[in-house]
Amino acid sequence: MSDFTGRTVFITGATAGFGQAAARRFARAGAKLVICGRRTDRLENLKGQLDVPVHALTLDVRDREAVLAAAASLPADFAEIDVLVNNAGLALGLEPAHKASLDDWETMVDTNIKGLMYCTRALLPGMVERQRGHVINIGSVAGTYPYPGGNAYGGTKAFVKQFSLDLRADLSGTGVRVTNIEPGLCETEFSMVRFKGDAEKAGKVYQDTTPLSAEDIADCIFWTAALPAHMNINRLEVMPTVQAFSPFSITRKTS
Ligand code: NDP
Ligand code: 8X3
Repeated sequence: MSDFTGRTVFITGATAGFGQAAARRFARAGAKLVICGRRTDRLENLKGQLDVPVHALTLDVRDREAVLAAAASLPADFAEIDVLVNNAGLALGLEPAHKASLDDWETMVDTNIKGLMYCTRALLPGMVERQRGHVINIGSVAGTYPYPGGNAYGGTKAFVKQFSLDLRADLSGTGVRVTNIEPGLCETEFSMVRFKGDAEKAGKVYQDTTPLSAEDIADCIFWTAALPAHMNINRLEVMPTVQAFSPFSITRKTS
């Protein structure tokens, strides 16, 4: 099913990275789009570039009342959401847990966990009523594999993984699909955000590698959505070929 004409896709975090690339990918397939983010200028700019009906929604997913109100007052043409891409999210900092900022931890929890819950809870009833729909969450390899400095970010993505599986359990028999896409290293604005605008630190993350691109992940998102309605991809873990696993760290008496 690669023609999305007449179907509506709601994408959070569409002002950059995966969300923006996903908006372009679904637009190429003819979908109507609801694009969300905090940066209105970017939303309007993207809307101007897309050749499909677009509802641009300035929205901070951390604002529970705003999310619920926005979902309840979508223009009639955009009110029946077929696909929700819960993509808005961020990592902040790479400090070890005993030095990390509690404010950063709270921002990640509020965005990656609570924001994703608000959007899901706001749009699910319509999907269940229509007996069709697809919630596509953007998790991370960080939700499965720990790494130094991943701490709260990894915790938020582990929540997304388990929440996705539990949604599957609740939605059994409704026709509504749930997928967790779990990307590894991918060059977007992610590291600029994580390192709070330090371009040198952000650049080093991708230096001398071939990371995934936002378009690679947009293709994964689109692929899971375009599969026939009887197929549900539960989890899709994707790394660039240059990324793999390290051995366990062992502290030795001599070190
Ligand atoms: P980007 O920083 O490029 O994009 C993040 C998007 O999230 C932006 O559109 C931003 O919009 C939006 N966003 C952030 N906070 C909020 C908020 N409070 N309300 C609404 N929108 C918000 O990063 P990516 O595209 O890489 O990240 C997208 C998702 O993918 C995130 O959940 C991230 O954790 C995950 N991920 C990223 C990986 C990577 O290596 N890049 C790997 C694995 C997962 P705005 O600032 O305008 O609000
Ligand atoms: C982003 C991937 O490995 O930088 O979710 O945490 S990683």
